[in-house]
Amino acid sequence: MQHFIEKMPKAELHVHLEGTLEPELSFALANKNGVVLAYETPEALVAAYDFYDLPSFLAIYYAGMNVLVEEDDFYQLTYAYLVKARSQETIYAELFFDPQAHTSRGVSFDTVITGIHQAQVDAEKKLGIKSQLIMCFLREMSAESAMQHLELAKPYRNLLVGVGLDSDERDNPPIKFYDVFREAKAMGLKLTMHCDVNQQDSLIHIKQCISDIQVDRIDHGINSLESEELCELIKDKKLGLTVCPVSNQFVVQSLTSVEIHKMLKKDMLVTINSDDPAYFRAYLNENLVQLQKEGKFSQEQIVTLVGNAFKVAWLDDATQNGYL
Ligand code: ES4
Ligand code: ZN
Repeated sequence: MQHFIEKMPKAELHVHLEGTLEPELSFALANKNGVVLAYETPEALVAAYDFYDLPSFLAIYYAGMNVLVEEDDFYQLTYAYLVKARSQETIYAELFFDPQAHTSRGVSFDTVITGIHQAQVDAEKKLGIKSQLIMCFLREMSAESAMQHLELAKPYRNLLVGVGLDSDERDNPPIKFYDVFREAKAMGLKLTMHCDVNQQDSLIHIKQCISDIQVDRIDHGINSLESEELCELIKDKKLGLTVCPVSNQFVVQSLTSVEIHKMLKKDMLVTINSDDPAYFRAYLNENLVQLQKEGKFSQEQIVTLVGNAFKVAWLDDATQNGYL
């Protein structure tokens, strides 16, 4: 089964580029940029990865970004992820990035997006992995800041496929960003939002995503299973759910295999993803292998999970049909 999973052509729809920063690259960039890290070696850095919920993870994730300063740093980060993904037979990826986590440190929007984009172009040409970019807003920051970043993105509109919402969910509901997401939709961008597992007001947030924001996908969305109404809405609207088992293991101490079985049984378009693979020490294959082991999923079910990702990917029909 592991071999079968590793050899399958796959798509990844939920991966934060900043969450693909491997400790070795972190040290190389820190040296180059004169940034002091709190640990002596990459091994010591990994040993200090101590997360048990979303806020404890996010603190380490944001601290890690300080080494990303120059355009080439964002290029290296992105290219290294695409090399790794392609080595796992991931042939298509949609990549999140968090511009506010960089502009707030004095790194320009242009630096971030140009570095990322150039790596996407080179990786497609040299490695044969296609990718598209999703700009995320940090939900604990203001709606005004999100709108300013959407404005900053306008000259780069064609480098983006969609916008998302991530980071700390507590007291930051989807409707806080209603105007921002209306404007993004008017720009022709696809919409998605995180509804992380077991967060405060999970069901209210999922309902707002669907009915108020009118998202095209939901990131995570595990708690929708608690509401028949939400499950029906998700099915009716054919919304993909981008679930991240190993990430869930850290946040709620469960790979959520029971929930993924339930979603498959309901014919919901659930997909498997890695979220922050460098921090959670698991790329897409490791997520699928660990999930399959725990939940004893059949080959057919694995094919459905992987196939769902191609089905709900934000691709034009011709490209999508080529994959399916
Ligand atoms: C994230 Cl696991 C998770 N949840 C919310 N926002 C995030 N950004 C990066 N990883
Ligand atoms: Zn995420």
